[in-house]
Amino acid sequence: MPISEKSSSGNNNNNKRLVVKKLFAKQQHEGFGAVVRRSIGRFELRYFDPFLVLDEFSVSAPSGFPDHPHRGFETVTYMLEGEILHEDCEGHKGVIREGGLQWMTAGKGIVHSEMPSSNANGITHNKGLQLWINLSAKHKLVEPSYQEMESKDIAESEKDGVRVRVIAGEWNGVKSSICTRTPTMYLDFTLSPGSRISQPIPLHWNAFVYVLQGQGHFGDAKSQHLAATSHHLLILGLGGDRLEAWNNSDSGLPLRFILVGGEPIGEPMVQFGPFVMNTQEEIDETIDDFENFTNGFEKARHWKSQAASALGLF
Ligand code: FJE
Ligand code: FE
Repeated sequence: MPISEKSSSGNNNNNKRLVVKKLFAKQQHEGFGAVVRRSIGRFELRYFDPFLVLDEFSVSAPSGFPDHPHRGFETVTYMLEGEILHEDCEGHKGVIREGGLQWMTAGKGIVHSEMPSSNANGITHNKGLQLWINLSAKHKLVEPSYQEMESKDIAESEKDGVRVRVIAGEWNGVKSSICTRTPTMYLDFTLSPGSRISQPIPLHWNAFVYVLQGQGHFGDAKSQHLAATSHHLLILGLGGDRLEAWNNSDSGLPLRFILVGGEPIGEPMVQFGPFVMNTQEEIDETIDDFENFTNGFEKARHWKSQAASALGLF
């Protein structure tokens, strides 16, 4: 990485976000035989307000994420390849297909199962990204809800060798229809060789890049930039209102990455696995509610997913 010049750091007219941390997401086991590359949410990076977890997952039947609860945040599942079947204790059920999205607000409580779908056209590795976004105290106990979009409904735009899928927020006048309780932007970029972006990010938002494919450079083209390849998370520093990124690799391959930003909530956060609240007391109440099927977990009492039943789990 070139050393930054004095003139380009500090509080002058340098308005570019620089990479302040680069982290390689190695594989770990989660759920039932599933493999995830966790970047946000692991020990070294427990919370990047408002983001709790970023997992790049890969599941092959019969592995997956059978019946488990959530409370106090949102999960955003974006499929890259294959399919995931989801079922919850309220009777909501469906398949997230390649390129499709599920934005789930767990709110006061949900128990669900997320498993590879059995008819994914012969694709055995079902891959995607799951992002956990925290909710502020005033939204933690809202009624659970879903926003779902098939691949064809996700706004897409292309300009000067840059293709963007707008998961949340806006790009070049193209807006996503997803409504975010915690203000969030989520863009999926593909840059053809030689192309570049200069993408606005709200000044005080926390933001990161996660590279999916190819090689790119991120930061300030003139002074301080960083090369990164797939499975790398790049934390962007504050003090700028845009990200510069370009595909200048010699490989001739496209560069694909997501850029995600969110307004920090700025509240205390206490996490116990799939429960995320503001205080330990609220976590204790949540465990009570889950064990006693109260305050949002009522329907979980007599529920078991079809996927778990078929596998003879629980
Ligand atoms: C969870 C362990 C888990 N990443 N990516 C503990 F694995 C999970 C969980 C997931 C998950 C599910 C999908 Cl579809 C994709 C994931 C973790 O379900 F919720 C807890 N508590
Ligand atoms: Fe889940």
